[in-house]
Formats: sequence, C-alpha cells, structure tokens
Amino acid sequence: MYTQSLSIPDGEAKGPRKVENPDYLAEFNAKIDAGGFIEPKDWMPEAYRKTLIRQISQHAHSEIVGMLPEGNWITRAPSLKRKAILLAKVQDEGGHGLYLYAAAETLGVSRDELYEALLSGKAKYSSIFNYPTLNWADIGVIGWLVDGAAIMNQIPLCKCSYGPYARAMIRVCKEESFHQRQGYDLLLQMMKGTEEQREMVQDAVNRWWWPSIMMFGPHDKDSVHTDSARWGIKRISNDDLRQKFVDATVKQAEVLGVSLPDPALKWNEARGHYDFGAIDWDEFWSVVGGNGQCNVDRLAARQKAWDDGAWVREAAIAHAEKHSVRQQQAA
Ligand code: FAQ
Repeated sequence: MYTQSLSIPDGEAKGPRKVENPDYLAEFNAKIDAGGFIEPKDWMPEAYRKTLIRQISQHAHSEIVGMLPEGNWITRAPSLKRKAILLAKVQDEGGHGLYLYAAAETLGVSRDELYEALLSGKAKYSSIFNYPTLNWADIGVIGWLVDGAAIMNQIPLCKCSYGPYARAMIRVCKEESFHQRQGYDLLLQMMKGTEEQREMVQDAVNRWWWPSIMMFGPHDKDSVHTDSARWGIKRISNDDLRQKFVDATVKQAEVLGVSLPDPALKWNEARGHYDFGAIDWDEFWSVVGGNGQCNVDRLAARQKAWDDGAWVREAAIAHAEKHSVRQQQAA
C-alpha cells in the first residue's frame, strides 16, 4: 500500500538515510516537538527506525496471530448472522496485519525478514493470543475485552509521530470499534439467555480478565523502551492506558451483569480511579517467553500458512517477471 512507489533519497537501495548528522537530528527533533509527522523519505535516527520496525512488526504479527483463536470458531458460530460477523472480524484482523506490514516495509525492511523473525520466535506478538478459546462466550469476551484493550492502546497511536503508522491506525481503530461492539452485543444476548449461557459468559470473563490487563505490557518502571515516548511513538504509558481501560470496563461489566475476578477492584475516591489487584507478572513473562498454553500451536499454524502460501508467492513473482519482460519488449 505505502511501499509501491517509494524511492529513497541519497542513493540507498532501500531504507531512509542512515548517516547520523547533527543538522538532520535537529530538524527531526524540531518536527517531533511541533507535533509533525515523520515520513518514509525523511531522515530519522537509526534508533527511531529500529524501534518503529520492532513495534509495528510486533503489532502486525499480533494481528495475524490474533486471527487464530477466533478463526477457530467460524465453523461453530451458532447462527448465520454470528458467522458472518465473525468472518468479517477475522478478515479485518488479517487486513490490519497487512497495513502494518506495509507500514513497516517503508522503514527499509522486507516482508520476508519480518515474517522470518515471527516464525523463528525472534519477534514477539501480543501475549493475549496464547490463551485458548474454550467456549462460544470467549468470542464475545475477546471482542469486548481484547479489542477494547486494543482500542485503548491504539487510539493514541493515531497521533504517533510516524506518518504511515499513524494513518494505518485510524482505519484500524474504526474497525476495532466495530469488533468491540459486536463482542459486547454477543455477550448481552447470552446474558438474556439461559442460566447455562450466563455461566459460560462469567467463565469466559474469569479467564480473559487478567490476560487482557496484561496486554498493556509491564509496569512503567519495568518498561524498557523509554525513547518511544520522547519520540512521540508511545503517547500514553503502559500503566496509564491500563488504568483507563479498567476505569472504562468496570461500568460495562455492571451493565452486562458479570463480575470481574478481582476482589481488590474498588473505586478510589481520592485518586478518581479504580484500584485493582496485583498482576501475575510471572505468568505474563512465561507466556511472552513462549510457554503459554497455545504458543506452540499459534506458531505452527502461522508456519503452515506460510508454507501453504509458497505457490502464491512463486506465482506472483513469475507473473511480475513476465510482465516486466513484456514491458521491456514493448519499450
Ligand atoms: N505481549 O518496554 P515495553 C490487537 C514486550 S493488537 C508480548 O513496555 P513497548 C488487535 C515488549 O515488546 C495487540 N510482549 O515495550 C486484535 C518489550 O519486548 P521487546 C497488539 C509484550 O513496546 C484484537 C518488552 O515486553 N498491540 O489486540 C507485551 O514500549 C483481537 C518490554 O515492554 C500492539 O502491538 C505483550 N502484551 O510497549 C487482533 C500495539 N507487552 O520488544 C485480533 C502497539 C510488552 O523489547 C483479535 N504496541 N511486551 O523484545 C504497543 O503499544 C507497545 O509495543 C506495547 C509495549 C504497549 C505493547
């Protein structure tokens, strides 16, 4: 999308100008301080470029791995309407992955390199997608809590300093908003159903609440990518976003008629926020480190998709080569 007509200055084969230069740096900092966007052909410090490749590609990987827990339920959706909604949602997540890979490519890295980093386990993807979807209510809870957390994190990214990432986020957030609503609607319907359905919803909420809170990443004191805020990539810190999410979600849980599995969850008048219990960081780091319930299955599914798609990539290259020869002959 972004990358097709990108010709990079200074004669480099790909990627922006990498030479470090104090004048360029001053210009770059001034643009960031003024709230402007950095575009692919602009000079940028190498560390900024690397941080963006890391974050955008991990975000892209999260989207396409995130298709799996819900994709698993498409054939088992209880009605045609729910099947159509779920199919559209899962396709949207695949689309988000594609915008994000394209945005990362504008930074001078190839799709193959990014994909190789995912499949070899070098690059991370969101911890949340390593939990299993055990019952139909999980699909509603993913929409409500996981997409809800994703929107909370991604709205500020619409104003991030890197133009292609910020622009991709605008459309992604609109679609995530639909995802969140369809999930909440699904749960509202189930809560109006039988006792067994209400129990399924509560069970799903109990299992997904803490992993959703963990999605925002480690506490600020343990967050290592501090340059990200200075460069206007991350505009709100992990803990502040997590707090905003908890504050917004408690009321939604009340309306739904479910309890949140945290006895320490309590409104704090002095802070003007909800207090909540301690997060199990051992569990978080274990899942991030590859030892969650579904890490192995998720990567195996992505590897299979990559292998099964080899003929498509080969056909596309053959077509492009044929086209290029014809163009040369016609010239
Ligand atoms: N899982 O220094 P920080 C979605 C890592 S999309 C795994 O605080 P940073 C849509 C972090 O990478 C969900 N790893 O890092 C959807 C770093 O390791 P590294 C994805 C995590 O980057 C819905 C280390 O810990 N969203 O859900 C996690 O400043 C439904 C230290 O952390 C994005 O990617 C985690 N949860 O802040 C799809 C949004 N948290 O890289 C399908 C963009 C932290 O040095 C169905 N990303 N780590 O090896 C961000 O906003 C940031 O990257 C954070 C982390 C906030 C995730």
